[in-house]
Amino acid sequence: MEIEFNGYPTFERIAVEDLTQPGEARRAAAAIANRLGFDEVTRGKVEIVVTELSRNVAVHGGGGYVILAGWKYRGEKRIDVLALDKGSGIANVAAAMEDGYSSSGTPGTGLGAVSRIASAFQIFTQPKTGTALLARVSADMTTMSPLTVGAVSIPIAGERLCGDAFATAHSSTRSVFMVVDGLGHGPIAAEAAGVAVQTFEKYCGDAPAEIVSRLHDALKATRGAAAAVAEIEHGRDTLVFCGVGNISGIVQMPDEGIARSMVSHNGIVGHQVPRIAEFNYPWSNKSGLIMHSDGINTHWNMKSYPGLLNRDPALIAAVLYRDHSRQRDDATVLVAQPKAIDLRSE
Ligand SMILES: [Mn+2]
Repeated sequence: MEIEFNGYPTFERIAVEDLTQPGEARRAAAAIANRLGFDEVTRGKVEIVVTELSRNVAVHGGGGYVILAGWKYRGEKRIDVLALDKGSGIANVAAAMEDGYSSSGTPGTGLGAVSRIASAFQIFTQPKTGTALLARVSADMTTMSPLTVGAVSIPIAGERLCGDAFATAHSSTRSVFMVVDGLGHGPIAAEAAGVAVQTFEKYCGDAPAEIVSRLHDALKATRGAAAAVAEIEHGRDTLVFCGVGNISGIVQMPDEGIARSMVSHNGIVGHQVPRIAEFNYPWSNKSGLIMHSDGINTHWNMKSYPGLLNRDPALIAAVLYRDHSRQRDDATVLVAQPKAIDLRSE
């Protein structure tokens, strides 16, 4: 079976408290666009989107931050621009989308313009909780996989390297997901996570338990990690999960209150793994897969976010990160949903 590994996504988080910082966010976005090999026109689009969304965070959100996620899969490249604040929320989204509601005062910009430039544009806003915006800029519009996948993976404050990582792989028949959390944080944790991603790349065609056992072998020379692998066979009603250590895996149902936590065994991949076992969980094309490291607390409930499950997985990951990251650790959230079903029409 031909299975294709999904690159090494790049993440940047840029704090935006006032109007001096959108420039920094724009430069970071241009750097990611260059690294991905975007042409000049597409890079220009990314820069406009990032500038406008970070201004929006500063002016209307009362400060917050922008997360940039650069993805590469086969020929497809995309940058997800996520703007997050914990402000008072946008009371009238339709009015905010109208041209003229620009935070920069420059004609031709504003959220309306951003929505026209972006290949995907979504807002999730709640009074007093804040606003999360996603604008995706793609170099082309092909499909990345049979599932839509979004993620946020951000190091603890003060570290450049993230000790968490994730990877995905897809074939025509199956998708495989891994989240890994190298023990501790900083470069040594990042090294363990990096070895895990390389190992996943090599063995992602195998079953989850086999992948985890390969990880265990490969991570012996590292500090060790928590890791979990989930496998979805397209069109089948079972998800297979295998985890060791503190990675949360959840099957989320379209009913916001119903989420099923999957079982991981205790242990440290690379050092001490008493048991590697696969567990099967019911899966449907209306379910969502959420995996996260322990940099995200487990107290979240989709009931607090009516309508969020109908949004893009990148926006779901970003909102969980904004509201539930522990701050004292690297934090990673990976969300995958079947593409075929549009939950909005349910
Ligand atoms: Mn951790």
